[in-house]
Amino acid sequence: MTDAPPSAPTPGLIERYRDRLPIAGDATPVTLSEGATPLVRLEHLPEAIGRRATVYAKLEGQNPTASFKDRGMTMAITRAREEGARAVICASTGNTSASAAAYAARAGLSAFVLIPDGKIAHGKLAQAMMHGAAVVQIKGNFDDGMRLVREMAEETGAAIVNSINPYRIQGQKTIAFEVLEALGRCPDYHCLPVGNAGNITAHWLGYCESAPSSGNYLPGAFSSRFGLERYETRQLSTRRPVMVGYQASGAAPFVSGAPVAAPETIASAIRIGNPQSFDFALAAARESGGWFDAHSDEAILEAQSLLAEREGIFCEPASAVCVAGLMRDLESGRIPEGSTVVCTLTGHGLKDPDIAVRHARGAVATVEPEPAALKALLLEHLR
Ligand code: AN7
Repeated sequence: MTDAPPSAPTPGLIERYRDRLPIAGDATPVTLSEGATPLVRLEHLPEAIGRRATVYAKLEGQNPTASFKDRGMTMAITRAREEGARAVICASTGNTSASAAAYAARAGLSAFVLIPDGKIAHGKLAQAMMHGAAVVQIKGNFDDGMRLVREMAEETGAAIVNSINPYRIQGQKTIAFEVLEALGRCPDYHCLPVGNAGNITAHWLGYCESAPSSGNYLPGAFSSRFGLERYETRQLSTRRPVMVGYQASGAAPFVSGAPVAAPETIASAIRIGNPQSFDFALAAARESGGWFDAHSDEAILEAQSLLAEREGIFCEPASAVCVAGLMRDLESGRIPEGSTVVCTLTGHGLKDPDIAVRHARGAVATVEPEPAALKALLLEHLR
């Protein structure tokens, strides 16, 4: 036995996929046992619109800080510590800051997080504060924060842990491996929300690496841009899914084809107008035969409620946009009946309790502490 600190009893991503990640053989992962999230079959939603399809939700809200960001953060923080960084920095609509703060705390690093003034969900703010990050509100939006991060990283020597850090994308690609392992086959469609576009890039990278014989663009382009090794070693599939990215109507640069100067949506996680991984995400959609589409805040909230009420799954508004999208595209036939579809539900609903309490259809009643009044009220709610 060596003197190395013991690994987590439940292995994290790095340990499970070390052979497919750019990580030194002797590097000790900074991990909270992220990944290995549930893939749950949706039993009611396709039928609710009269369509037959096999739809699964990948519950990324069940990661340690309750969003998919932990997949990338275990890699980015492990790498930052290996490189001797004392601090990490990110701009964030909330989830990246929560994850960076938690993993930095575990690694003994300082975390600097820049958030848009008053525009992040309370659960995420609570996380960043609890984990001891330096939390700074910028009088501007995410895109303003992103600009400042690049400058401040240079000034302070802090490592950037936004998804322009290629190790973030590398960690996040493991979601594709897990989907292929769990299904034992490749889904026909993979639907997900798109904001800064790191995650769709990561999904596609993971799928391409798992079907290495098909002349893929992204692994080569990615590895040459960042000087990283190419990992097309495991033939988990002979096919790749069609990638479909959904945005909020008020923050939909992939639909308009150009940056949005003043993005606005109730789904604060994806209130992003100038995505950093624009080219890679376009390539993912084009190469897979996929598309981008946008949905209104009303449709997003409706999908969030439907999932919660009919499936028992509570995701945050940004995540729900892909279910709104899936439902419309199934209904129109753009996603054909009989398809197998995976939706990535990127973050947990508890991240944003204010939205939930404000928009949930169920109201909270108040009664006198007497059985008669209470009974009448309860019986009204029998399904
Ligand atoms: C729940 O935390 O950008 O397209 O700074 O939190 O990879 O950006 C969050 C993004 C989807 C979009 N769903 O993913 C941040 C941040 C949730 C998110 C996205 C985010 P990308």
